[in-house]
Parts: sequence; C-alpha cells; structure tokens
Amino acid sequence: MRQAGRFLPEYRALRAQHGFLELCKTPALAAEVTLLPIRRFPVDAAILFADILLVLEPMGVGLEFAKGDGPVIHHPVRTREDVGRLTRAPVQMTLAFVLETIRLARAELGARAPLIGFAGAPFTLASYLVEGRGSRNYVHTKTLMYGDPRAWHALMERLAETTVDYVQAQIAAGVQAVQLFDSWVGCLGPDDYREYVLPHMRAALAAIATAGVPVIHFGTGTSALLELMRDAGGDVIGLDWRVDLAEAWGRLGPGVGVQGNLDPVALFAPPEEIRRHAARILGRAGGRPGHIFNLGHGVLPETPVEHVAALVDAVHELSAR
Ligand code: 1CP
Repeated sequence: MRQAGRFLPEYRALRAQHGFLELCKTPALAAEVTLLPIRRFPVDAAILFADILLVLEPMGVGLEFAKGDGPVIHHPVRTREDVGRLTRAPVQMTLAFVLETIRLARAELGARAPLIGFAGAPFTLASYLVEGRGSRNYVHTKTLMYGDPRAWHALMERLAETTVDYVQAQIAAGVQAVQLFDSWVGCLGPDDYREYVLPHMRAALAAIATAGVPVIHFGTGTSALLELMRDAGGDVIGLDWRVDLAEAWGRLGPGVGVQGNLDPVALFAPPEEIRRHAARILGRAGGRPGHIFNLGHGVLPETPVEHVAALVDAVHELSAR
C-alpha cells in the first residue's frame, strides 16, 4: 500500500516537476513510479501507481488533488438528483492511461515480481463523492444513507458496477492480483455495514472472482466488521494494527488468507524495534500459508527510507527460518 507514496526522494523529485494527476495520466511516468520501490527494496510485489479516486473524475464531479489539501470533489453528490446526474463512460476509454501503465509496468517487471492492481470499494468511493473530501465523522454520507436509502443504494450500485468494470479491465491489462480498498468503512457499525454495504460488496466481489486472480479485501478500523467482510468476499482480508493477527485470523477461519498488520508508525522506531515488531507479527501468523506481510495501512510520507529497507530485510530473514 502506498509503496511509492511520498516517502521516496525519487518520487518527490518527480512530483517537483509534475502534478499528481499528471503523473497518474502519463503512463511512462506512472510505470516508472510503480517500479521505484522494486528498484530500491527486495519486496515481493509491486503495486500499481494510481489512485482510487481516478474513477470518479469521468463521472463529472470535478476531482482535484489540491496542494496540501488532499483530494477535493468540486460537485459533491448529496441528493437523489445528484446521483442521477453522474455521467457514465466505459473505463477502457476514460481510464485508458491506467491500463497502459499496467502494460508498461508488467513489461518492465518481467519475472522479477507480480503486479498488484487496485480499486476503491463502493463505500469508500461514496464517502469521497458525498463529503467532497476526506472526513472525520461522515455526516453527509450517513445523512444520505439514512435519509434516502433508495438514492444511497442506487449510488452504491453504480459505484459497484464501475469498480467491477475497472478491476476487470486491469486484470485484462495484466495485473496478477487486485486489492479493493474499503479504507474508511470502519466508521460503520455491523448493522449498517450489513444493510448499506454488504450486498454491494458481495455482488462486486463475486463478479471479480470470476476472473480468477487473488483478491485482497482491505479496510481499517474494521475489527467489528471482519466476519461480515469475509462473508462479502475476497481471498485475503486486510487487517490493521488495532487487531491481534492470530485472534482475527481465528475469527475469520482457515478459508481465507490475511494481510497485515504492522502499524505504519512503527517504522519510525529504531531498526531493532522494527525487527521485534515484525517478529511478533510473523509469530502470530505462525508460518501458516496465506499470510501476506504488510503494513496495516499506507507508508507515511515522513517515514525514514532506511527503516523500510530494514523491515523488508527483517521480514525475509525471519520468515525464511
Ligand atoms: O505506491 C503507491 O503510492 C500506490 C498507489 C496509491 C494507492 C494504492 C496511491 C497514490 N493512492 C492509493 C490508494 C488510495 N488513495 C486510498 C486507499 C488506500 C488508503 O487507504 O490509504 C485512498 C483513501 C486514497 C485517497 C487519497 N489519495 C488521499 C486521501 C487520503 C485521505 O486521508 O482522505 C490522498 C492524499 C491521495 C493522494 C495520493 N495518492 C497516491 C499518492 C502517492 C498520493 C499523494 C499525492 C502527492 O504526491 O501529493
């Protein structure tokens, strides 16, 4: 997750010359950024350089990555009429630049490492569409959800369809696994997840499963939702650092894999302490097949690069034993 992010000096150098959307929309540059972490660290997979919000721009809502402000949607979707106004066009056309990035990155990667594609899950995409930006309490999102459930479900259906088309197009272009980011779904309690999110995730994940590539279903703050997320689908469930990996895997059962779950802020600790954290997580996984070591969320921009290198080495060393 966010391997390139803003923590690599090579990435920051590119960003000094190009806007974020410009980087995403220029396949040669986006493929280059995808490969940056692979060139620096002996990691086992590359993640496509793109953003979950790119699918929203062709819907006509005015997406901008404002300086220092994070993403902004200039025309948020708050009513039934707003949902009806979302424009529709084939992702093969509107997101052709992502598909070309995938082809370029795959050609460069060869047999060195597989490429992971990704998309936003409907709830997390809806939260940006409705709020217009990142949020703390999701007041507008939940107001629409509770106040006009039909409009909410229409919006979620539309986002689920787009997500499926987009992920299938990424797979056709060459990604070898996909991750669905439901980063902010942890703001919901289990009853609301069951009613307002689960049916859409189940439909989307079932459609994606037919393509036959592994699917990682990721969220944060989801310790109360893990069984429901597993029921929605995915081969692997993403865990953040707020849960004990062994306990969470026990709840999920042996039928699914897990990904996680180092606290991204643990990378600010001295290397010996990072190693101890990694050892503890690997101990909880206990060598069972189906564990993908990862952070519980993205690499933070201020993370010391040498600490990431120390983590990658520690994980390889400790899991080879
Ligand atoms: O290596 C990589 O960088 C991977 C590519 C990647 C991925 C997987 C980026 C690049 N973004 C994402 C996913 C993404 N984007 C998610 C889901 C993952 C997560 O939970 O972190 C979300 C929620 C976003 C939305 C987003 N994009 C935000 C806002 C987060 C929030 O708090 O609301 C921001 C700041 C971005 C911009 C962005 N995306 C990616 C990068 C490198 C950046 C920084 C842009 C810059 O250089 O200024």
